[in-house]
Amino acid sequence: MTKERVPPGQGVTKGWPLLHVGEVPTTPAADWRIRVAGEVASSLELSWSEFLALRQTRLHADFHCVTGWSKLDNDWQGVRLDELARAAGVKASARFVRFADPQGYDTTVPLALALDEGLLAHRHGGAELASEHGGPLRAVVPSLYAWKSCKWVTTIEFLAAEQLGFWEQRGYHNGADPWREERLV
Ligand SMILES: Nc1nc2c(c(=O)[nH]1)N[C@H]1C(S)=C(S)[C@@H](COP(=O)(O)O)O[C@H]1N2
Ligand SMILES: [Mo]
Repeated sequence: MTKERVPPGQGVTKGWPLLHVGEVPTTPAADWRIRVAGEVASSLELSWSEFLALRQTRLHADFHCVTGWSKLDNDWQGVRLDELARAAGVKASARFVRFADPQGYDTTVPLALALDEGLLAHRHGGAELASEHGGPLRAVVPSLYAWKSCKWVTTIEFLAAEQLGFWEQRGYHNGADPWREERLV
């Protein structure tokens, strides 16, 4: 049997709803800093131009919010997490990666999955990613519910042990697999 296109309990949206806690940051991209830390040989602090100099790729993927909407066929552009992991020299001890914004929102993702598909995206649909959708830079982990796709990423931390993020501490299921409806615990 072929897999359905849309996970159970989800409905397709034509627009792009906004969902976040906190304020949309006003920091211009040119002043954005990306810190890569934790279980790495050498921590990095990248300026925006250093980040843009890394290899850029595209990711075509659907996006599923746990509140019930799915936005299909997103065309993201940015830097793969595995590129940053290589640049920082991720250690064998790393098992998870934590993405955080400057306001205290964070979420963790199993490292193998994040290395396989995770993107730090700064473009969507051929245009600069709008600040309300996470611009200048957001994580995208399309096979998990969208709360795992942290907007306004400034910190990428490789972890040996799992940590619960903002929503996971408030009852969301840490697995976040939309095909298994891992919504709440
Ligand atoms: N920094 C940050 N990232 C976040 C959130 C947030 O509150 N803060 N909300 C998450 C949730 S619950 C969803 S559904 C998606 C929504 O992304 P969108 O607003 O671009 O649709 O962002 C995720 N990333
Ligand atoms: Mo969400």
